[in-house]
Amino acid sequence: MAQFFPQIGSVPFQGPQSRDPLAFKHYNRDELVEGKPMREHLRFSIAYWHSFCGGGSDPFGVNTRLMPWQVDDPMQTAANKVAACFEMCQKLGIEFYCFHDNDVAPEGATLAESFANFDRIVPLLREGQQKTGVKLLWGTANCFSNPRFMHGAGTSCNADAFAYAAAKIAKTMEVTHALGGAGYVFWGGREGYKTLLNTDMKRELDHLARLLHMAVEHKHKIGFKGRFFIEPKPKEPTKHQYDSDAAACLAFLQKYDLLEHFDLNIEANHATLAGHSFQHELEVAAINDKLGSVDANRGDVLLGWDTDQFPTDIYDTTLAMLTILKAGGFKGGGLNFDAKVARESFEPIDLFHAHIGAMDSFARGLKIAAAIRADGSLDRFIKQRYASWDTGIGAQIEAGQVTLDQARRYMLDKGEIAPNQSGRVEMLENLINQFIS
Ligand code: XLS
Ligand code: CA
Ligand code: CA
Repeated sequence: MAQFFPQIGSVPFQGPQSRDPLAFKHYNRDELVEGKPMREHLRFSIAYWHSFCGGGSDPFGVNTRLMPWQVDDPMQTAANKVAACFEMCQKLGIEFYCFHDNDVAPEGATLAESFANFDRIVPLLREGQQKTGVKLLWGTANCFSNPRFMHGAGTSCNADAFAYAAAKIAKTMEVTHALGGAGYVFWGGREGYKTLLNTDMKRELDHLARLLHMAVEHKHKIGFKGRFFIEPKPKEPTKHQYDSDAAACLAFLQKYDLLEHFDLNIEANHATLAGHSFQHELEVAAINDKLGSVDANRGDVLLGWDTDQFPTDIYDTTLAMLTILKAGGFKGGGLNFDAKVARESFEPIDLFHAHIGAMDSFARGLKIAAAIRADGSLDRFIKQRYASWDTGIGAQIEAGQVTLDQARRYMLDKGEIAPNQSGRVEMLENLINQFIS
């Protein structure tokens, strides 16, 4: 098999003292944390589109990346990308990958040709999985890049665009099933609007729900047992996207009687675009028992768009892992590096530096979060903060035994509330920093 990263061997774990840029300092795959190997906690995944497809172009310039798998013949390129993906997964010790249909095989002149291209590459993916043990975390259909989806897919004003998207979703779900994928993602790339002047919002949302119901029916029909994940994002490419954040997705799913069929795929950069922290979105998913999977990346505080940078912020990964550990892990998903190397990091080796740093950042976050949990003071503080709910009027209100009238009588008798206690924000921030250092 052709080697696309010949100068790079298997990336070893060397520990925090190592100065080798091509070694892990913290990710030690079999090391037990809370009784479970790191690799099982973290379930790292490579994103096919950023690692093997995107060439580094931006609105001001063309591609910069050297991608030795790219040749003149698009089908040969597609085959090369398969080899590059499994080579990279193996060398990094990454056990999962994710793709859109169009990442894997080029679109043909017709839908039938596109499907035929896809079908020619799927056996190569299966072979790669069998040889390496790498598994498919999730698949998804790209229903946003082609101009036919300019008005959206499930929410398009054009019923044919809806039908085209439905066809792509059916096919990609079948391929995901055939490859043993753990999940299937729905990201509503253009499911939103540019202006309400031309938009029937209610009709669009009804159509989106219909598409998801059709997907659920198809899932049962083909016997796909993986999880369905909805990925929230508030904007970009459209000005407003319906799946704007975790809470909006959950409300939508509930309204349209879809809740039981879907979990959430939380992306860090989408959380910040929505004006939330990464941990906030994880927490909303977790408390609703919907923490399906994570797209691990980061935005840039100085930029207002989806920069999809590799995660390097230990504070962020620590807080994220606190919520993920509390939730008991992912519901079928993992940590997918939906992240791209900087435009100026154009050499193949940069993909390794990027993934090593990201994996180490999450491994550190995992270890720090586990240490914070083992210490227990944070949990004890929160429990104690709500102690007034454990007895007396608090316990009675929680049990639904108090009317507004009874609360009025209670407070009139008492006169004033019990003294408040400090929230100790800075003390708790100091506590987290103590574990990070
Ligand atoms: C784009 C999204 C996309 C989804 C999969 O912003 O992150 O890559 O993860 O379609
Ligand atoms: Ca994503
Ligand atoms: Ca993104």
